[in-house]
Amino acid sequence: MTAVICINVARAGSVASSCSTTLEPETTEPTVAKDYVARLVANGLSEPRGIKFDTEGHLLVVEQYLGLTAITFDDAGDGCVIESERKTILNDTLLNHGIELSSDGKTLYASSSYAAYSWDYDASSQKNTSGPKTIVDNMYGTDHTTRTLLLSKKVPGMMVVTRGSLGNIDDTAEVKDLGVSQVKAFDLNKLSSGDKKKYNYLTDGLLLGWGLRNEVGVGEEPNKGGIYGVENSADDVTRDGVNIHNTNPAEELNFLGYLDGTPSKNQGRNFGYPKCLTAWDTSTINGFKGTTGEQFVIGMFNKNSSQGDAMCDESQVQQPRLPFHPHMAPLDILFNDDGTAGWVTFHGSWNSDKPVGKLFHPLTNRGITY
Ligand SMILES: *[C@@H]1O[C@H](CO)[C@@H](O)[C@H](O)[C@H]1NC(C)=O
Ligand SMILES: *[C@@H]1O[C@H](CO)[C@@H](O)[C@H](O)[C@H]1NC(C)=O
Ligand SMILES: *[C@@H]1O[C@H](CO)[C@@H](O)[C@H](O)[C@H]1NC(C)=O
Ligand SMILES: [Ca+2]
Repeated sequence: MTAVICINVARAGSVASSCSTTLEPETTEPTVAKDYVARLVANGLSEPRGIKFDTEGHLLVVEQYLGLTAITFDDAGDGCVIESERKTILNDTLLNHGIELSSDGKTLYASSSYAAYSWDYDASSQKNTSGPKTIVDNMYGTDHTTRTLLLSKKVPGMMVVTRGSLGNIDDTAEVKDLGVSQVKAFDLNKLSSGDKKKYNYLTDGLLLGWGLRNEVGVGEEPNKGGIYGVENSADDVTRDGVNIHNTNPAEELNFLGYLDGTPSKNQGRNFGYPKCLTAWDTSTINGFKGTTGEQFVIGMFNKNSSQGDAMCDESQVQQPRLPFHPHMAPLDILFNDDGTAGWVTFHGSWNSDKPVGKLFHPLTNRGITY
């Protein structure tokens, strides 16, 4: 991925017939549903992973192996935007995914595999005006090294930080105190008032959920402030010695509760991983009595257990809200302003014999069947 594409709803009957951009897509152009227009607006980026607009309309992009960049656009109307300037804000190859901006636009956040940081930021010059402050650390990891950041709008100052597993099937996720495969929230107001200099991911924060393999995308539903995560589930999974990986397990949408103290039975629960994964195609899961969207016990854990799939039911571990097709790799989730619709972006598969899922899709009540 080296480019940023903008997608917008065309105004009826007034789609700009031309847009004088000289950018050539490196791969095939995206196809979009009726009434949508997609345009390539920036390329030549280094693995862009996250974007945010600052208060003056510059697009901030976190690029893996490069750092943080600000792009200025000239807007010719009708969704025709052309890059006019690009500045490196942070030249730091360790920043790899997370990006956030405070609501006043004056504090910028980004993350490496190990820690999340903040900088004072000036949108008019597109420069950080302070050095980095560590806000959360002790997130060492391998394999799943992105630390997604989500700054709550509902509860100002609450920062959600996700930490994925250290491997495909990672036993350390079973030890709660190790802080692996978890989603936590940290109150940044308490840092600024001096109670603490920084948070330790393992021992601090509000635990939203554990047993969450790799919750790459997290979003806040704006109406009630519910936090949702989209999970990249396991590869090469077997059941009773049979490889079932092409059509199992499902990727997941999980509901992680609220940040304002509103009770939710989901919050802080174990969501299943690594023992329990979610069924997509139940016909290949030998002996499984559940349905698509319910969790089953995988290969090596099944063999030693007298309980079998019972250890994965709702009374034991939290089930997902929605299953998605295996290996689609959801990367982000966003809601509209009144919370009546949500969208999920998918990276697309590498571990599926038939490629699936490179798309951007609205949520439906049954998950994505494509
Ligand atoms: C980042 O810094 C390195 C070394 O100081 C330099 O070689 C490189 O060109 C810089 N990259 C950007 C995008 O500014
Ligand atoms: C901006 O951040 C970088 C690295 O994070 C730091 O080296 C630099 O000093 C900061 N700039 C200012 C003006 O503090
Ligand atoms: C299953 O049991 C065997 C023999 O008791 C043990 O060596 C192995 O580590 C167990 N595997 C798991 C995944 O618990
Ligand atoms: Ca799960």
